[in-house]
Amino acid sequence: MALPNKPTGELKAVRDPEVEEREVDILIVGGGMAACGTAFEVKKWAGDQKVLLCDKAAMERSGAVAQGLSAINTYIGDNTPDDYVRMVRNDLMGIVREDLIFDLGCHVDDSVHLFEEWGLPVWKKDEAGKNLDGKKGQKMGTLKSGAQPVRTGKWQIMINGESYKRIVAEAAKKALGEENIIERCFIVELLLDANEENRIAGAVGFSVRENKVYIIKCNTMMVACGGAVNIYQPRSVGEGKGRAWYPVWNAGSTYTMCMKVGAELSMMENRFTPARFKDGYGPVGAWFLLFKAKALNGLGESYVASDAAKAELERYAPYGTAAITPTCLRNHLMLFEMKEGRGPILMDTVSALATLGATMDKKELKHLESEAWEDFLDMTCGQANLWCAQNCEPEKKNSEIMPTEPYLLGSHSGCCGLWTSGPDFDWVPDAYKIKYKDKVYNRMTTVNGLFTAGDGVGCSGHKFSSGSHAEGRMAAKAMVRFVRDNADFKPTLKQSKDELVDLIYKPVRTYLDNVEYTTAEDINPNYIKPEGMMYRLMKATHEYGAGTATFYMTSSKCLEVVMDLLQTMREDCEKMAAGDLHELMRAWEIEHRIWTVEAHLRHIQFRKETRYPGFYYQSDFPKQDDENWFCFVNSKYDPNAKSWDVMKKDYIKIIPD
Ligand code: SFD
Ligand code: AMP
Repeated sequence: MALPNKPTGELKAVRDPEVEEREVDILIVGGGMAACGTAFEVKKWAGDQKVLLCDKAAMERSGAVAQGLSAINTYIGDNTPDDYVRMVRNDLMGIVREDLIFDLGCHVDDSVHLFEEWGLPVWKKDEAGKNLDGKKGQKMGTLKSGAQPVRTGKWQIMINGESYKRIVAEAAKKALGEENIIERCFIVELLLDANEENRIAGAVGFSVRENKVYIIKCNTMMVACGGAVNIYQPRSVGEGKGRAWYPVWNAGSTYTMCMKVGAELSMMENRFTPARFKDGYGPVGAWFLLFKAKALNGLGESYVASDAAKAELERYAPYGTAAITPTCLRNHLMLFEMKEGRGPILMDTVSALATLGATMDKKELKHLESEAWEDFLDMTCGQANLWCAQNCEPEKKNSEIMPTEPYLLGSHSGCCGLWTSGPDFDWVPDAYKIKYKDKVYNRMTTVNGLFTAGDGVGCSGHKFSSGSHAEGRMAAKAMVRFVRDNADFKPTLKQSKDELVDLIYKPVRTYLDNVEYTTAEDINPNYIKPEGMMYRLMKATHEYGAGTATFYMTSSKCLEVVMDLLQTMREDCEKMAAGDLHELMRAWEIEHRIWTVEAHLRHIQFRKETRYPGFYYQSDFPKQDDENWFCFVNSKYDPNAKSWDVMKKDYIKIIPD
């Protein structure tokens, strides 16, 4: 149930919070695209199974789609799922789970059709091939009835998506019922069953609006808390620090919470370092694909077509020489220019709009200009603000683009996440199926009863918003079946109620015990505040973990240094202090970030090659090494031994070239 917005100021934390205990069949953690997919689908199949969803924020504006989007980047339409697999495989340098991608490709369009049915305006082509947006587009009928979308690229379609998340959340809430939703509830840890090894049994979290701890037992669980943001020093500083491209409030909770109960991670070495409009983080896809803009170096040259660029790409064949250059290599070329002293890189908005406008009348031209603004107003309004602040009219002045700080995610152009089961089809290799009591459950992790979707599922990027929603729906069905097959399971927690409250409210008690020792509450020899810890983390990853400070380069020695620093940070987290509920959330977020980025760097350390040039580089292993490293890298944290194991896992090709 939604709680009203708080009055000004943060709510002080108290030593002894209220405790609410619940028991359900299905627990959904997160309220983003994937979780909304699960919430929408689950009720149809769940019968009298009890379902509960917890989101740390308010679902209408939570997660990556909070500000809206201006495109849906995965819509198969007239393409085939096989081709979709080929595109993702090429973009992610060959090593992907083709079963998961194919499966997603078969279902994603259904979610897009639902979005349109729920009121999302999708741009359409008219009979003459002209673009119609908003209400005009709706006159052409729906995608499901055969209307043609406005394709930017082969896979992407344009939408008027400022209210995209509201629309998707409304459908999820209606399907699930407000009484089965707790908003402003931050889940901190997952809980294993006391009687059965490797079996999920519940989760513990707290309200960020009331002094209350939630202890929730369940039979099965979806964890879809998005990717990890603010694990590296962002390029934006000072008052702009709150800006990032991906949602600042996703702190790696998915990866950390699942890994801490022993779920296997996969391809955590992969990251997404997106090229974005500098400082405002405006996405570039619509400019490259819809407006056909070119990127220029500081000399005004279209550097991607240069001989030097071609030679660079050939070093990474077959991906470098593919018809579509993979995202990391597009970055690599940009970085190459910058390092050779030919920066800055500019998006040539002026020529692009002039070319498109050449055959347009005045009214059409005005519309084109408003589309250019709307692309950002729909999803990254800070970029539009920046254009205003800098007197930038894109038809008159080009804008700088630049690779940002790294993000960890599994749904956009990256593929880190959890190792999950593929679907139970005969063409899916056994090594890709995860069974519990001899039955396969699609998108289940290696912890029995624990599922994930969207940014949580590793090895299968390019799902985007639509694919994340569809994947949440696919997992929902498997979860309902899991509960039905295991109806006699009685979740039993290892920890007592008091132990769990002690865990969650430890930072509050540390604060209350020590705050009076000094006059300035942020400076205290007995504790550290989450903000200080955030700066420590960012400095360490920035400088040693292939952040922007070193043009994304790391080395074996740097990795040793950063791992050592992370180890100390984890120890010091024991002394974290939180005086109010917002700070308590910050404390747990930073804990989640530290674990997640540690997993990332452990994987980089293990994979002795540079698989994704442009996303990161290893100076000791600067090349791709297909002979030794054309495989997945998985890792597993053992919650009993408190130790990590990192291993290779075979890649299996399913779809031919
Ligand atoms: O322009 C806890 N994305 C784009 N997708 C598209 O289809 N088209 C685009 O145009 C895309 N672009 C884009 C995109 C994202 C962003 C931020 C921008 C531009 C500026 C990507 C998609 O948005 C993304 O793939 C999906 O949203 C991923 O879905 P999911 O469900 O995996 O993550 P989420 O939606 O962020 O939701 C996370 C939820 O978890 C909650 N949460 N709840 C409880 N306890 C905790 N500990 C929690 N931690 C997090 C969050 O509140 C949220 O509800 S473009 O760049 O290409
Ligand atoms: P972005 O705005 O960068 O997030 O990209 C949106 C979509 O366009 C994603 O599907 C990208 O893979 C794709 N894309 C972006 N830039 C290019 C490009 N230069 N060439 C091909 N595809 C691109």
